Amino acid sequence: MEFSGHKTSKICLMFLCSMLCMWTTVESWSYFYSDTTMNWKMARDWCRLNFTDMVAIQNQEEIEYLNSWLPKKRDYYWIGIRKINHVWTWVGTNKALTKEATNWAKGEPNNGKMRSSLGRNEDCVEMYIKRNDQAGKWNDERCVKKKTALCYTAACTKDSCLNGECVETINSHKCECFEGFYGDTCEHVVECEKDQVHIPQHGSVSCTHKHGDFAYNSLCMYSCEEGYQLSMPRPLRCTASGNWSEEPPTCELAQCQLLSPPTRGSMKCSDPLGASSYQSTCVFSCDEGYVLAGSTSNMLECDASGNWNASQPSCTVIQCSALDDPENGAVSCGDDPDVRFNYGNNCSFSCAPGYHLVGPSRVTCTATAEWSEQMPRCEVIKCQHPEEEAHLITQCDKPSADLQPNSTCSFSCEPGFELQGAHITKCSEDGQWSSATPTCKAKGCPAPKTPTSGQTSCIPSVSSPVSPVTPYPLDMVCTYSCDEGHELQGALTMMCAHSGQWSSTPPTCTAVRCSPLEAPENGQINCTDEEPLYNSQCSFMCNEGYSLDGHELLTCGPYGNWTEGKPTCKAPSPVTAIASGVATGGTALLSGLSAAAYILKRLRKKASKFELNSNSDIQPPASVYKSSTDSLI
Ligand SMILES: *[C@@H]1O[C@H](CO)[C@@H](O)[C@H](O)[C@H]1NC(C)=O
Ligand SMILES: *[C@@H]1O[C@H](CO)[C@@H](O)[C@H](O)[C@H]1NC(C)=O
Ligand SMILES: *[C@@H]1O[C@H](CO)[C@@H](O)[C@H](O)[C@H]1NC(C)=O
Ligand SMILES: *[C@@H]1O[C@H](CO)[C@@H](O)[C@H](O)[C@H]1NC(C)=O
Ligand SMILES: *[C@@H]1O[C@H](CO)[C@@H](O)[C@H](O)[C@H]1NC(C)=O
Ligand SMILES: *[C@@H]1O[C@H](CO)[C@@H](O)[C@H](O)[C@H]1NC(C)=O
Ligand SMILES: CC(=O)N[C@H]1CO[C@H](CO)[C@@H](O)[C@@H]1O
Repeated sequence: MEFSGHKTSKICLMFLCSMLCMWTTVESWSYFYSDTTMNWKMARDWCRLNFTDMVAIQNQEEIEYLNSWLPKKRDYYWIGIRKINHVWTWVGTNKALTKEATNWAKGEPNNGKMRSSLGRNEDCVEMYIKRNDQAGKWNDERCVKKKTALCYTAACTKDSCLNGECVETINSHKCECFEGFYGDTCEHVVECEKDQVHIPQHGSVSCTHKHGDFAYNSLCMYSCEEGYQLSMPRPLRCTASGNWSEEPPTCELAQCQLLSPPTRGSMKCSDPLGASSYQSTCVFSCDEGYVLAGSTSNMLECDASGNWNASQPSCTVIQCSALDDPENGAVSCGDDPDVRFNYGNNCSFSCAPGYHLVGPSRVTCTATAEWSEQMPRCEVIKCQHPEEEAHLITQCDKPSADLQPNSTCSFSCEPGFELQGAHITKCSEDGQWSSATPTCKAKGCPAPKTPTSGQTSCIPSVSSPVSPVTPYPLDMVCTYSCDEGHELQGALTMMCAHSGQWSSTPPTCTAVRCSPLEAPENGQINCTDEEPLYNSQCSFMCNEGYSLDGHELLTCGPYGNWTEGKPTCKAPSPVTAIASGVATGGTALLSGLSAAAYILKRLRKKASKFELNSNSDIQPPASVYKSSTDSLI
């Protein structure tokens, strides 16, 4: 059985209401009241079981209607307002009564005039009907009191409105359409322009329809080909106003952030679709001495979502391995500690005093992260042992392997040699000797003077070999001899002594001297030289009337004697036999006799025209004399 709706069915309702006396209906909205009285709770249960609910709708129009239609009763009518937790509440809605909606009678609600502090629990509401005074007004009343139930039946059913809410009105009900719907029963749906849904270039659109093609709440989802992006991400929704929620989007080429070449490097990009866009690739490289850093690859690609597939690399400087000070030395790589071992930087080496660098004095960090040269070492400065020289004796204050600065070496020569150069040398701070190595020169004597009219003959000594430098070495003995007719004055031999001097001064050769001759009696003498020296000749002449006895010409021989005996001048007479006999007897004897006669004569008569040197008075003519005595014996 339905009470839904029509102004008819009085009979039918009469039959149904066993407990009620009256029903009324205004169009679809119907009111009922009970025959009997009951407490508020029972009244509500009765209303809800048999009708929709207890009357709770409040407006003046409704009140007027009820006051006119309902019979005047001794008991008043319960209505659907109750105090819950001290708040007056609409029972159907559980909403608190608003001040505007209240319709209390004068002085109400008074909770039974508040005779005790607890009151009388007047928690339910009754309505005065057909009273002279205060008709339609409310009064608070104890809920256990029995009064007539006042109910209503709603006109709205589940199907009253297709896409909306059914709202009860006094005489009717109406549909309040949901957004996007219209019509009496909200049977129509708002539609949007289908043509406004454009299919974008490089994209597609797909629509879903909840309430009909391109109608309210239809959604059109846009998508783009790979590498393209929607200009607007939201879908198009058909709104209640019949307009699409958005302008249709376009598909735009995915753009990646613009890249810039790294400092100390370069970048090369290729853009098949557009600058810095989907499928663009950029290759990075660094200048010499720099390497890429901060990225996993040197090639970046712009992906379909507009992101580079790796972060942009940077160029960092190449670093060589750190250098340590060499032993006994130091390395200096500049003042800035951050760039000490960087590409292009130079490190220089130095050594402690007494050490010198072996290897390069400077190295540079190259682009291959290696130092340009092998590391040097500091080695103790040493002097090489002085060179060996013939006849040179070198004596150093340290073994040759330990010759360091300030070491000294002294030099001397083997006997017979003399030093040409420094006697001592010192190792200097740079490992060089202060003086060059000297040489030893064989000692010797100057070439001996050859006397006039004489010869020298030198024989090398066995003990000292002949040096090519000096042809007159030590111990050389030179023997002198004189030419024929000369005699030696001084040492016959001399030797080259260690002092480099000859043992004596060279001798002289003096011509031999014959005995001075005098003119014979009655004759004259004529000599070639003033003095009777070797090869002097004297000729004799006799005065007139006298004849020469003997040789006319006498020559001073190599032995200091005249070639012949002195002639005499004699008066013309016969020749004496004795004199000629002697002359033939033997010249040697005669010579010896003449020498003796000479000596005797010398002793007897000192002063003479051809006086000899007083020192050599007795000395006979040297070699000549000697050899002559030998032959005499
Ligand atoms: C929605 O459509 C109405 C006409 O149907 C138009 O007057 C209004 O300007 C539109 N609103 C928007 C936001 O486009
Ligand atoms: C980025 O893309 C390039 C080009 O395809 C490729 O060579 C590179 O390895 C990629 N990098 C990463 C980190 O995937
Ligand atoms: C290192 O030495 C080279 C060659 O002399 C020079 O050109 C360069 O400037 C030096 N580097 C630095 C950092 O001084
Ligand atoms: C050598 O002697 C000088 C002066 O006496 C001194 O200053 C220097 O330190 C010495 N050098 C060495 C290596 O001993
Ligand atoms: C001595 O001899 C030379 C040459 O034989 C002659 O010229 C000279 O006149 C001579 N003198 C005398 C005093 O006879
Ligand atoms: C001169 O003296 C030498 C040696 O004493 C003798 O051999 C020679 O015969 C002498 N000559 C003459 C001419 O007397
Ligand atoms: C007409 C009708 O439905 N009457 C019912 C109203 O509610 C009571 C219970 O409170 C029932 O017993 C009636 O049959």
